[in-house]
Amino acid sequence: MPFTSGIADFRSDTVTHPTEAMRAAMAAAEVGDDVYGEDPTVNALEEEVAELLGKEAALFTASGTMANQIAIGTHTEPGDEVICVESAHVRNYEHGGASANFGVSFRTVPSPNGEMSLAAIRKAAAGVDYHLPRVSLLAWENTHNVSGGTVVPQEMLREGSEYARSIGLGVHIDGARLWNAVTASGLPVETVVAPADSVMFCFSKGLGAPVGSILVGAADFIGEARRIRARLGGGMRQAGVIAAAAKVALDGRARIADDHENARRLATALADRFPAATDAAAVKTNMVVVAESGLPWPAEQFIAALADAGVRTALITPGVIRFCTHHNVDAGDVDRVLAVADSLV
Ligand code: TLP
Repeated sequence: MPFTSGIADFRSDTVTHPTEAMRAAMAAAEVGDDVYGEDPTVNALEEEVAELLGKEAALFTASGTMANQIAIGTHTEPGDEVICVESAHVRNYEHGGASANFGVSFRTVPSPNGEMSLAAIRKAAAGVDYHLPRVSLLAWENTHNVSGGTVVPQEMLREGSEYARSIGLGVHIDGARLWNAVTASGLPVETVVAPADSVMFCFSKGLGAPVGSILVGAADFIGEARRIRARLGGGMRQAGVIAAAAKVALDGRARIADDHENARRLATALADRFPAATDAAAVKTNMVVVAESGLPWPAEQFIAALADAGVRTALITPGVIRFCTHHNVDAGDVDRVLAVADSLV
C-alpha cells in the first residue's frame, strides 16, 4: 500500500510504515518485562525464529546495528580482527562500533558484490601466527547492500564458512535482508543460515515492521549475547508491543516476492534506456543501483527531478543512486520513476 502522503520513498526499505494489521497486533500485544525474560510476545517470537532458522535460541534487538554489534562482541576479544568484504555494513556503516565498543578491527576482502571466495578467505586468514592480530570471526553480508542487494552464492557461503570454522573462527551472517536472499535463492532459510554460528535479520527492512531485529545462534552464544545487549543498554522492557508487529511482518514474508518483481521491472526499464547505468540481470532482490557514469545527466539532477515529482531516492555510495522497493511502493511508483527519466531525456 503506497504512503498516504503520495510520496514514493525509494531511499531505503527502512522507511516503511506499519500496516493496519501490525498496528492492531501492537495494540493487542501481551507484554511483560523482557529484561526479566517475562515478555510473552518477545519470548514467543524468539522461540519461533530460532526454530525457523534451525538454531537453538534468539535475541530480539532494537536494530540491525545492535544485533551485529552484539554478535561481534560475543564472538571476539579486544585486539581481534574480523574478516569481511571491504564494503560491509559492519565495517562502514556502524559508526566504528566494532572498534569503539569492542576494540576490534577489520581485515577486509576486496569484493564488488559481497562475495568472498575460499581463496580470498584463506589469504585474509593467513599469517596470523607470529606478527598479526588474531582473527576470530568471518562476517558475511547476505544480501549485500551497497552492490544492490546481491545474494551470496550458497556454495561459496558454505565452503568459506566451513574453512573458517576449521581454523577456529566464528561465522556470522549480517542478514539484515536475509528473507530477500531466501526468496531470491528459493532455498529453505535453514539451509541458507546453516553454515553460520550466528545470524541476524531485520524485521524493519523488507519485512516492513516499524522496529526490531533478531540475533540467532546456539543457546550459550545467545546467553552471552543477552549480557552484551544489556551492556549496550539494549534491554527493552515491554518490547512485546514491537515484537507483535515484527511477528505480523514475519508471517507476511511471502509478499517480498512483489518487491523483487517491482525492482526487476524498474531495473529492466532503466537498463533499456541507459544500458551503462544499471545491470538488470544482476537485480535479484529489492534494490536497483544506478551508476551516475551511465546516465546522461548528473545524479543530483535526476534525484532533484524525482523529488519534484514526489519520488525520493538517494546516493548509497558516491556516484551510485539506490532505489529500494518495499511494501509502501508499488508498480505505479515504478512508473513514476520512469516517467521522470523519460521527461529528462
Ligand atoms: N542499512 C541502512 C543504512 O544503514 C545504510 C540502509 O538504508 O540500507 N546490515 C545491513 C546490511 C544494512 O543494510 C543495515 C541498514 C544494517 C545492518 C543496520 O540495520 P539498522 O538500520 O536496523 O541498524
